[in-house]
Amino acid sequence: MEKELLVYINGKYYPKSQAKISVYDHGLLYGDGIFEGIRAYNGIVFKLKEHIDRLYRSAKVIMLDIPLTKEEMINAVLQTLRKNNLRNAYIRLVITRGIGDLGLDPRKCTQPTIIIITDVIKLHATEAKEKGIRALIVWVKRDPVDATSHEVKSLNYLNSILGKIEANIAGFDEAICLDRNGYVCEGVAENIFIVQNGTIITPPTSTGALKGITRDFVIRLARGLGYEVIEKNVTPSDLFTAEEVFFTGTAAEIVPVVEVNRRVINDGKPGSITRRLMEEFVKRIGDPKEGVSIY
Ligand code: PXG
Repeated sequence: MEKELLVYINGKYYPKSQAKISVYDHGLLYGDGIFEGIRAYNGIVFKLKEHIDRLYRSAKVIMLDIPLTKEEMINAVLQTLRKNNLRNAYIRLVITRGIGDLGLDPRKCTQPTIIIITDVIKLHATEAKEKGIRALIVWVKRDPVDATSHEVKSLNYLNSILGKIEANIAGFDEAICLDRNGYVCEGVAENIFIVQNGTIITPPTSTGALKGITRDFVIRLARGLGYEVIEKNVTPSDLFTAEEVFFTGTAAEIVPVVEVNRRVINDGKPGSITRRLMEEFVKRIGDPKEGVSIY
């Protein structure tokens, strides 16, 4: 039998089929917890420190004390990858409030549950990258920043799931979510960018969008290539009439969007700036400077 991947739970390693947590864990009962999705390329964990920083920021906002230092957490991630002999991987780091009782009071949870799953990545469809995808602006609004917004990468993803369901049933590849004011916010697990008059624009995080690590990286990449990049509110009309539209995210990397609510973007093909950024992105992700080495 093929050797099972090992999963880290609270400092111990369990084969995937035995990696289980309590039904009293508040991560399950209330979605009370946080996570990060991270990738390793060719032995380098891309932006690991940035992901760990965001994890600890999310923890601070929800008042969850992680019993490991950032350095210990980084080592636990690297150790899990090494145990599984992985060089190219998808890493899911989950921290829940821990085991409590049937009441949402977090004070009943005395020890957070720390889970590190490392697995082989299913590559995003190359066809989506080459031809671009069709997206639908959905009815479900992003929560504002004074609610459970995606500013905190929490285990509450029902908002995104509802968006995804709407896109699925309408036969579109992905969903685009608006904020309460009707401005474009982000995808369900991706940030969004448009190109307007040659300028690259992305919605500010005040719309409730996650401060994506890929988003930050792409902003720097684009500026390095001489493009102007600004954070500014984007309306649905801006989207429909943009020269280019693309998504960014850990899973998506950079994916061109060629149609929004059946409005064809420009000539319906991935734009030249998007393709340039995709090329540079691929060149940079395995660079040891952009991450932390596993071995
Ligand atoms: N917005 C939201 C709401 C997200 O959940 C992004 C933007 C992009 O952020 P990063 O930091 O990845 O560039 C995300 C990311 C998954 C998965 O398995 C989800 C994310 C990341 C990785 C995997 O669904 N969300």
